[in-house]
Amino acid sequence: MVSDQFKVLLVYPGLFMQTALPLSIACLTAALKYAGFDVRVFDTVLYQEPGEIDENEERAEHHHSTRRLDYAAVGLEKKTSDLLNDFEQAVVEYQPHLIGISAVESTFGRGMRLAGRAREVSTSPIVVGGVFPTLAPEIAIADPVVDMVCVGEGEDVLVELCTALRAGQDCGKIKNLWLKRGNEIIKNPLRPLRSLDDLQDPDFSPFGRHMFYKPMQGNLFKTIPVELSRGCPYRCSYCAEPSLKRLYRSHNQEYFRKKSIPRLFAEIGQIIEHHSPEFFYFATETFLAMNEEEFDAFIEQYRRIKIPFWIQTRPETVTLKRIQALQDVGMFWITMGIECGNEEFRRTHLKRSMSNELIKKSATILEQCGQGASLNSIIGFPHETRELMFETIMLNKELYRINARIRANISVFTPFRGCELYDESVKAGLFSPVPYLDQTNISSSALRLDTLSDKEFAGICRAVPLYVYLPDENLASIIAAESFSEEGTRAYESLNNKLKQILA
Ligand code: B12
Ligand code: SF4
Repeated sequence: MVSDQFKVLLVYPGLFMQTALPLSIACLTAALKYAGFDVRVFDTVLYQEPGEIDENEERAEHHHSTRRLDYAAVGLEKKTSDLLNDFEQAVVEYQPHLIGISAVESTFGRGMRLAGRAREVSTSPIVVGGVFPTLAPEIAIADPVVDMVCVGEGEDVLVELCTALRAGQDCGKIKNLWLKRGNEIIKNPLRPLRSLDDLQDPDFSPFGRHMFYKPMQGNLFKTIPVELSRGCPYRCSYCAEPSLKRLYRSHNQEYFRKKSIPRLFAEIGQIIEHHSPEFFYFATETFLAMNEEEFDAFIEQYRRIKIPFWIQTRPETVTLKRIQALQDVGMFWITMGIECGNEEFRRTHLKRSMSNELIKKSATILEQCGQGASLNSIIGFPHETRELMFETIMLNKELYRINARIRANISVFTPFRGCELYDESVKAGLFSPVPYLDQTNISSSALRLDTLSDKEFAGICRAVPLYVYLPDENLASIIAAESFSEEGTRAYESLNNKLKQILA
């Protein structure tokens, strides 16, 4: 019976079929429950809103960066009821004392639509947090349905907020919190960051079973994310992470923190005991940034666990010895960012220094180990020409030739707030600011590119996988497939079918 407890409804407005447990909500749940509060989670990933694509299907059918998923095999089913009505019912039934919404830029709009509906049936305060509210708090607080914004990390903020609300005390001085007072907005300063070792283990218990099935190369394993670090030491211009780092540096704090190996394995032990996972998703930007001592300790201890896992790392950190050691203890898949095929553009525009030779060397090492990998690249950067885009395509093609287990994951640049290239896009007149973008970055550009028409760019996008994977003898047909004429579309469909068979 929870009716006399202080109740918090946490909302994850995730995109359709993006079934993956969000660490944000799991960390907040853990902190709240430890402090004695009751928590429920509402997520939106089984609802397909009008016009919303299934990214997983798009990636399997057209991008060929992954395989088609069999949702039915694990009992995952799209909901056909109305999202807003269902949310209203959840609010009415639970009667939360506080509603907390966690959002990135592309999910903020949906979060606000849900908040609007909650407002019709509940007078409880609504607080929003996550990367987007952190990087654009003035936009988040401007929404009429939002009462408070959490800037930065929220574990202690939510606990303090709930404690104050439960006791009927003033919330006006809670650090990290922005809140409305009449026409005024109170903007409290940031609190000190906590060591990751001191936080509670993330709590996944309030999530529906569907959220445990994160897509992984055509598989839907029961997956638990394990946070190894928070933040990132690099400063790529297309990414929001450096802004989080800058935000904290302006308060003399270091956002990038690692979890210690003993703490990590204590957490893994708890997860195995409570959830019996089939797969681990190690959430850290550069897994192999571990020093020798940490790496050896990880391998030593993971040897007795052996549950398959995914990592992300940078190509320059890949060595034969380390990949073999990871495979030996269960590594299933690896993701690396290569981003662009032109070294100079990569270094000067993207602020990511690494040579193509090094990238090829990493692909060769993976080939020697029989290891599959997804390589992330982006096209459609401000000022990027067709020739530059083709350097990216051709680098991916070369890497696929080196290692046929490689899958190219080529996305379209999206100017999310907080990225250095957002400012650059606005300054160059390629993007007219909107409060937030509702779109994700796999199918079309939000920029008015200065080098190509929208149609030309869309043509390149749809032909990318054909260029990467099909043999050169198809070149004339692939060029034709860039066109959206009847003939071009016929060429595209025929080549796309051919590609499906090759990669099956
Ligand atoms: C792991 C990850 C993913 C995973 C898992 C996502 C998931 N289910 O959570 C996957 C691969 C699925 C993913 C997908 C996407 N991601 Co992502 N992802 C990340 C990454 C690397 C780490 C996020 C994380 O777990 N951090 C650890 C947790 C504990 O920190 P946190 O989320 O910041 O939460 C803390 C605070 O923000 C705050 N907080 C958060 N929510 C709330 C709510 C309340 C009420 C309060 C009080 C506080 C609060 O408290 C939390 C605990 O301290 C970030 C980079 C980053 N630094 O955030 C990118 C990042 C968040 N992703 C990003 C993007 C763009 C996406 C996609 C849209 C990509 C796409 N497909 O187009 C999708 C969206 C998926 C969706 N939500 O439906 C961008 C967001 C950019 C922006 N300005 O909004 C980021 C910042 C990376 C980047 N490119 O810059 N992502
Ligand atoms: S793209 Fe990856 S490596 Fe670069 S700053 Fe962002 S998180 Fe760090």
